[in-house]
Amino acid sequence: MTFYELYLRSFYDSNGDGLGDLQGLKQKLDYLCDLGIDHVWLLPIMKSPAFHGYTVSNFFEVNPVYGDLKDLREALEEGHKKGIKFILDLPINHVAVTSEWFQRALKGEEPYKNWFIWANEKADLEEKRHWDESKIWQKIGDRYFYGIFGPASPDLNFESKELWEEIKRIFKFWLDNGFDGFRLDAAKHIFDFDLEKMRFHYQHEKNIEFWKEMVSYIKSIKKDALVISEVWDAPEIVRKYEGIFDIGFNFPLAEDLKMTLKNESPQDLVETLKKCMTEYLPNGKVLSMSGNFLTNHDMTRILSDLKDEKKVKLGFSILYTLPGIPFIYYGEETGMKGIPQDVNFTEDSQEPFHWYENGFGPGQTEWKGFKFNPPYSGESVEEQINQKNSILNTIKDLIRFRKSNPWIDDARIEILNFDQNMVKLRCYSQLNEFIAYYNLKSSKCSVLLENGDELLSIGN
Ligand code: ACG
Repeated sequence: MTFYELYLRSFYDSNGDGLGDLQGLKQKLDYLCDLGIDHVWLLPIMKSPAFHGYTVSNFFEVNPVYGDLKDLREALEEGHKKGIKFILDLPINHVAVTSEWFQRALKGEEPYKNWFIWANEKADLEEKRHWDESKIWQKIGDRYFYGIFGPASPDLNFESKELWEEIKRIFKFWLDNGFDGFRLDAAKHIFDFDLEKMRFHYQHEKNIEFWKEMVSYIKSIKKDALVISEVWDAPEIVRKYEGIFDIGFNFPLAEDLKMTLKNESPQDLVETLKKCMTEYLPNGKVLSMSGNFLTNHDMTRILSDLKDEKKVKLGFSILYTLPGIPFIYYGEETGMKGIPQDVNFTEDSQEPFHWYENGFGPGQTEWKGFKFNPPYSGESVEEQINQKNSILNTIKDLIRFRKSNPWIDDARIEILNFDQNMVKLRCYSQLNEFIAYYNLKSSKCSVLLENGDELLSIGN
C-alpha cells in the first residue's frame, strides 16, 4: 500500500473559484496513478467554517465549496476504477461552534446540552493543555465550555451513549457514500477529561473501549474497511492502542528519522531501526501496522526542515524501503516548502499545490497567496517532471519499487552492520529479501539482491 495525504482545497480547481474541489480531484486522478499511489487519505471534506475542515458543522454534508455528494461519489467511483481507495479523515472529538448540535446545546436543548462539557465551580479556567500554552476552557456568553483544540471547537462528551450511536451513523453514512475507511483524528482525545476532578486527563482505557466498538461497527458495515488512528504520543502510549486499528501513525519514527538525517548519523539510524524492531513495528498481523511518514499537515514540510534536497531523497528512500505502510503528504513529492505558524494555525504547510512553473494555469488553486512556494521556485510538477533526478522522479522510482515489492509491508528487518558513513540493513520475509545500504554522509541509498543485482539506486 502506498498512501497520499491530500488536501482538497489546495489540489485541483475544476470551476475557477481558486479552491480545489471534488471534480478537480476526479480530473487529476491520473496524476496520482502515475505517481503510483493506491490509497488517498483525504483531509476533512465535511461542512466546516474552517479552512482545514477539522471543525465540522454538519457531519452529513460535503462542504459546498468542494461540491456535493454526487461529485464525491463520482470522484470515488472513478478512483476505484483506477485502483485507488479513499480514506476519509473524520474528526469526531469535537464540532464547530456553528454546528446545530452545539447551537441547540447552547439553548439548553436535550440531549445536546449533555453532549458537551460545561465548566462548574471545580474547573480551573486558567488550565492549559499539556503540550503548549493554550487554555482548555473557552468562553461563550457567560459560560465556559471544554475545548482542547481552541475556542472554535467544543469537545463532545462521550459519556453520552446516544452520542456513540450518532457517531456510528456518521461512519455508516460515509462508507455508504463510497469511502474505504477512516483516519481517526485525535484518537487519544475522545476521553481526555476527568469529569469528577474537572481537569484534563487522558483515559486510555475508555478510549480503547470506545474505539473497539466503533472499529467493529465499521467492519460490520464494510468488512475490508481500513481504519487508521492518529495517536500522537510517545511509543509506550501508542502501543496501548496497538491491535485495535489496522494502521497506527508512527510519530516517534518520523521524529527519529528526521533527527538522524539532520545529524547525518549512522549510529542514530541504527538506534531508530532497532526501535522499529522492538518498539514500533508489528510483530504479526493481529497487531496494527506501522503508518510510516516523515511529515503531515501539522508539521514543517520536509524540505524546510532538512534544508537539503539530497537528505530529503535519502529520507524517502529509507521510508519506502522499511516495513510498514508509507505515507507521503501532498507537495512533498515536488519539494514544496512550508512551516506552520504554530499547531493552531497550519495554513503555511497547506499551500496550493504547484502545477505550473509560473504559478498559473488550468486547475491551479489559489485560495491563499504563495508564501513559501512562489512561482519559478522549482517545485512545480511542470518543472520537476522533466528533470531526471528531481524529487518528483525520485519519489516515483521509490513508489514503483515499493509497488513491485508489496511483501515489504509486513517484512522483518535486521541490521547487518554499520560504520561512520553507512548502515547496511537486511529486509526479509519468508520468500523475499534485499540488502539496503544507506549512506548518511553522501545521502545515497542502494538496494541490492543477495546476488548483487541492483534493485534501486537513489542519490547517485
Ligand atoms: C489532529 C490533526 C490536526 C487537527 C486536530 C484537531 C487534531 O492532525 O490538524 O487540528 O482536530 C495534538 C493532538 C493531535 C492533533 C495535534 C495538532 N492533530 O494530540 O490529535 O495536536 C505533543 C502532544 C500531542 C500533540 C502534539 C502537537 O502529546 O497530543 O498533538 O504535541 O504538537 C514527542 C512526544 C509527543 C509530543 C511531540 C511533539 O513526540 O512524545 O507527545 O506531542 O513530541 O511535541 C486542526 C487544526 C488546528 C485547529 C483544530 C481544531 O490544525 O489549527 O485548532 O483543528
